[in-house]
Amino acid sequence: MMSGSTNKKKSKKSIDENVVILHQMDRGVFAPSISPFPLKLETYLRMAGIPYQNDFKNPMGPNGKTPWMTFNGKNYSDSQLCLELLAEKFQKDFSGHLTGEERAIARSFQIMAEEHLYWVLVLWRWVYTKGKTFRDIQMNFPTAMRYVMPLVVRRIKGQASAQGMGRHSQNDVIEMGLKDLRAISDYLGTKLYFTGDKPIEMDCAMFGILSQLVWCMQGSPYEQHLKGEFTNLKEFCQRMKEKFWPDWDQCLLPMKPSL
Ligand SMILES: N[C@@H](CCC(=O)N[C@@H](CS)C(=O)NCC(=O)O)C(=O)O
Repeated sequence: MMSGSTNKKKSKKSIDENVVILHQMDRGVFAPSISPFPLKLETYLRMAGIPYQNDFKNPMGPNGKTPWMTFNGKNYSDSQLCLELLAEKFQKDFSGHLTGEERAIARSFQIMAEEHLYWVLVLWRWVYTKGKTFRDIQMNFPTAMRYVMPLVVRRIKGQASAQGMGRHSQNDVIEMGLKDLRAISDYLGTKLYFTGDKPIEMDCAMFGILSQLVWCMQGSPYEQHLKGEFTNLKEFCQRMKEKFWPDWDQCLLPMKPSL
């Protein structure tokens, strides 16, 4: 099991035992998170019925990423490691009915979405559109951010280059994203969830990524595809939203009047 670091200062003082503090960025305007990984973990907490509280003030965890969680006085990073720790602690297993082969395929698709397709989305949001769409989807955009935006863009460009995806031409990257989405759409097919009639852990991860495309990337090269070829992916997101986020609208930040 993953070991956590002892929490020195960041968690709230009077939190009950076995209640997760989910640290993440502020809500978005069109989705509860503009980042796939916090949305994945929060959806999982809801699916598993694990009690949690959000903390939007300290979004970046000990490893410099969001989300992270504090649980029984210890800090843990990485949405997947958090999910697995909680699954063990609360004895939740939504995939137990699957064969080894089905679990292997589900894991492969999740990794493709989170480690490959994710970078296509990152490049589109931060590099190709230079972070301009960020203002529309996250209205609590600090004014100071306007000044540091070029630095943020440069840093993310560096990350995408280190990962490798950022070294390809924009056309090639968009094409790679299209191929990922086609594979994901074919895998989902006419099923309700990715492995059948019941949502499992990986559906939370797929929802985290795909919801960015559906709700937080207006004007992306994939917008038309989601209305046509990939309509099943949009419907999947809608299904997950209805099942686990009945309070979706109440979670959203109000839109700011245009300046
Ligand atoms: N594998 C991590 C990925 C988390 C991640 O990459 N979060 C991004 C936001 S989507 C982040 O914090 N980026 C900030 C940075 O890298 O500086 C997880 O599942 O939690």
